[in-house]
Amino acid sequence: DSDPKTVKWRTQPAPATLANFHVAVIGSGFTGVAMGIKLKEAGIPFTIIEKNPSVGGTWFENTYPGIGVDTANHFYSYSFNNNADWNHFFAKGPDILAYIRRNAELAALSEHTRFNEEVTQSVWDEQAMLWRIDTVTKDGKHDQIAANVLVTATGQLNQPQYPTIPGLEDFQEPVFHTARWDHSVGYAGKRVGMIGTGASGMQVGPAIAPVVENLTIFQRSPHWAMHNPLYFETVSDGKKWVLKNIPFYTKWFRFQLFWSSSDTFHHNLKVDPNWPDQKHSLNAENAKVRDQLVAHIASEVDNDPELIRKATPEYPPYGKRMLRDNHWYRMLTRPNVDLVTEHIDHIEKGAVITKDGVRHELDILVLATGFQARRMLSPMHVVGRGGISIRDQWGEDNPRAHLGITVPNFPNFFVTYGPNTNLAHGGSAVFHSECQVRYIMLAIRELIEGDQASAEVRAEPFEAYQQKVDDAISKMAWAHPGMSSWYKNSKGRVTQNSPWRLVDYRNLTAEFDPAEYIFTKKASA
Ligand code: N01
Repeated sequence: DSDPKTVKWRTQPAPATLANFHVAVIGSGFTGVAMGIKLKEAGIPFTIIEKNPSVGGTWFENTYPGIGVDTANHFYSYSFNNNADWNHFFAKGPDILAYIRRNAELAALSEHTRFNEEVTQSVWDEQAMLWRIDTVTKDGKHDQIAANVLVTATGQLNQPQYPTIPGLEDFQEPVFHTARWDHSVGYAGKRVGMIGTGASGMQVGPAIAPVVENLTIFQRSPHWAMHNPLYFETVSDGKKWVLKNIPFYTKWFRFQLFWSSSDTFHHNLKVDPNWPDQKHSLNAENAKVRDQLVAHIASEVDNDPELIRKATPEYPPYGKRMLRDNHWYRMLTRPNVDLVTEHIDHIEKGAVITKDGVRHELDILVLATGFQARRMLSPMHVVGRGGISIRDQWGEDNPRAHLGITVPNFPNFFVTYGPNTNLAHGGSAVFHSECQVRYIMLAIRELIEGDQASAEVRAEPFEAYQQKVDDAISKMAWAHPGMSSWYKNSKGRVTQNSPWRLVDYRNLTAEFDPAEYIFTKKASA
């Protein structure tokens, strides 16, 4: 397990030492809350800065119809509060938000959190060896916070990507992004258009199709979606009882979810250089998965050849994120659903016009067009040692960090869910975030116990790690030539995904190696 149980002090610091130390955490989603809980347990003063009025992060912001997780919840939960009470194996958004809130309340994190306040800029003050963090509240009040350590817990997927389709601004009827769902707009009985068929679109479609007059789905490319019988199941009272009362079973249940993720990863994602049909699959196992997925599509669309053709991707399974079929394919057979694969030409008042000249009249347009993932940490400005900004260092879209966490020239700066840490092969993002929280806690312990003012990752381990990541990823499904997704940057480098099995990443981050860091003591006055 990643279990970041309280990192124990080797030498208990004096109360005055702790009182003089401060950690700033940006964001209170799953990771920010875990970070807060662990800092609190260790007695380290901290402030969480949260732009929203609530904890929850992505689970607070995404409220679209059908929202839910597609990782099994008994694994997609904190190892230190595994919650035997999940009602579903794959919970819906409100249940997950309630779980994060409960954890935050248990640790009374609201006492440490500045809600409705957004970080605009963080600058490393080389004299004081502190981060100076500029914030602005929703009502425009500016402030500055000083902290020894800065942890970003802003996630990779918080800035909506709006498509640049000519005429979008002329639509004039309600138009909104899935991550900014406008609940004041009723969709029942309306002609709804939806652009995008990724994880968000695939959940919205089946949730609204039964009540809208017509749903027109504009698909640029199809995504693979896997059937999982547990997806729709509720957890029986008996199972809940066992999970609550038989800890050994609970551990085993979580472990087998962990293990099956690692297993999938192994067999399906690596390119076999001798595999003949690399356009459609990567290896024998991957080809088998492809056949199963196609058979599933065919059976769900009643063998309609037109729908099979439109809904079946060319690229190998796992090239883009593997989705869960939440009755998406069955939905495509509804008489009030149209899957449009002709590309969009432009948008006019109340209509989307496709390249074939067809005018699709709509009352509402939903943009399920994803996020600006690759511009990591944007729109914040982060300025490190020597005045270098993170954008100067990373360029527009080439984020790199040691273990996905630390960056040369940025002392005492820790990124969670950072470069190359996204789990695109199954497995729980919460597991990864706990690995990162644990690593950061170990680093903070090193700073405090060693009476060090700063720690900055050395160039050599940083570069060696990047090389390892790039080498491993070049053999994976996402690097597949011709594959476009939010995993790759504009130069085709996979910047978002982790190439490691869960257990590998856990082992990589289990210890903090001080030899990989340059430590600096504060100059005495
Ligand atoms: O975004 P996406 P998402 N014209 O980028 C299309 C997590 N997540 O919000 O594939 C026309 O995957 C684009 O087309 P194409 C999860 O990690 C998890 O759905 O590029 N179409 C694609 O179909 C996920 O991977 C959950 O050809 C345009 C879609 O929009 C990540 O969030 C739920 C277009 C964008 O898909 C992002 O998922 C939701 C244009 N100009 C999200 N621009 C669960 O756990 C984009 N598209 C269940």
